[in-house]
Amino acid sequence: MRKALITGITGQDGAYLAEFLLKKGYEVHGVKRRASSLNTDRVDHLYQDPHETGVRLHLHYGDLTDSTNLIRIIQEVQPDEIYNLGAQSHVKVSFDTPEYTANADGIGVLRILEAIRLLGLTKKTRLYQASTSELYGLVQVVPQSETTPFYPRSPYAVAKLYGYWIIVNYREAYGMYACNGILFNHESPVRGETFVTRKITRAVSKIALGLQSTLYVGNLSAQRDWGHAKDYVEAMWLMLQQDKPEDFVIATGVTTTVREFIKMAFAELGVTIEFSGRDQFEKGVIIDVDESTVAVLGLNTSVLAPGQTVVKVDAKYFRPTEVELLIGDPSKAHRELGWQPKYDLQALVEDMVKADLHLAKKDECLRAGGFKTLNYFE
Ligand code: NDP
Ligand code: GDR
Repeated sequence: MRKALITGITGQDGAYLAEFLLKKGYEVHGVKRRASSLNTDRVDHLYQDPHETGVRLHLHYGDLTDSTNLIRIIQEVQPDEIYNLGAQSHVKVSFDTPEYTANADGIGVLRILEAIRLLGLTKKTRLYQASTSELYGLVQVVPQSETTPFYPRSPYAVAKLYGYWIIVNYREAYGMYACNGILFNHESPVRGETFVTRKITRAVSKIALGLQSTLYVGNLSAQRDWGHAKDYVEAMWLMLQQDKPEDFVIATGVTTTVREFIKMAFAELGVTIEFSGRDQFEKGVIIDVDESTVAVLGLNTSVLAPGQTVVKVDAKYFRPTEVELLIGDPSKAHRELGWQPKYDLQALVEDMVKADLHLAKKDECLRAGGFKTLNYFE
């Protein structure tokens, strides 16, 4: 049975990848961080009682900033494949925690490479590194491919740049099977709540039920190439199944503004909005409501009224340096990996809004039943 080790298994991609690898028959090991509250929500559905026999999912406490811990886990597991997905992955937060981000996202990659080398696993263990379209940053060329030069625009992207090149260097220096997946933005119903797509689909669902009045966002004009995480984890696996290690761009090849994504999310609920104004004074206003969709979905008709402002800009979400436009060229992955995404943007938005509306309705039911959040400190 092949063994895979996933750092960042508690994150969006880690959870989808763990499920994917378990279905393929792998024994899956994941590195989770110790936290004061349980942080395994995304993999709880995969959990198997360790007292049972035939358990194929194992979690180990660890951290990418701790070399000896990584060496011990890799020694114990002896993985055939390592997927390094662990990272402080929020671009805006990296401006607040630049040193930690460099340590975990940059040096963390080196720690894994060195562990593999020191343990004599260079011929056995294949390594996938979660590189990113943020490397392109202030892009000069569109669409961006494996040969487009990098120009990182945040402490996160600079840390990931180190990760990218140290992978290339160890591959060339020691003949290791190590590769970079340069993945463009990918989202899902379990996307972290502070990334823009999930923030939007959560807010839109709550607004439609009267649980929130306004969605506050930053740069509405930023353009991203958004795909579905479910499709992207398959590409990670494919990269480790080739004859020789190479780096690949994974993207849809379509780019969309944040503004358009918001419109699409509202449209899922039968609500049409228009934007007017500029910069921090721009706002999104309801101009039409499709009564039949609203009725079928059981939305709150008293709050969904034309003329209502539902989106505003808050400059606190602007970044000191922004990445304005990302659009990837995935033709190498299509050609050499045979990878094709199953979701387009419309299907992604549908999937996310459906899931968040379900969660918002649960919240609505609890509130209606008088079950407000308990305050233990009263
Ligand atoms: P998430 O933020 O959802 O998950 C990040 C994971 O890393 C979590 O499991 C988190 O643990 C863990 N982690 C954070 N810091 C450390 C640390 N110091 N040591 C060990 N684990 C740590 O990210 P995604 O799943 O979206 O992304 C996965 C990877 O892919 C990341 O490296 C990200 O930078 C990269 N990437 C993501 C893209 C995207 O669009 N999603 C695009 C391109 C690259 P905890 O749950 O405890 O916080
Ligand atoms: P990104 O994702 O920075 O591309 O990094 P995010 O969803 O945070 O931002 C995308 C774009 O939307 C703009 N934006 C906002 N962003 C957030 N988070 N919140 C807002 O309110 C808001 N309003 C506008 C941003 O300015 C930006 O232009 C993600 C992460 O998953 C990285 O780990 C990964 O490497 C890249 O995608 C590819």
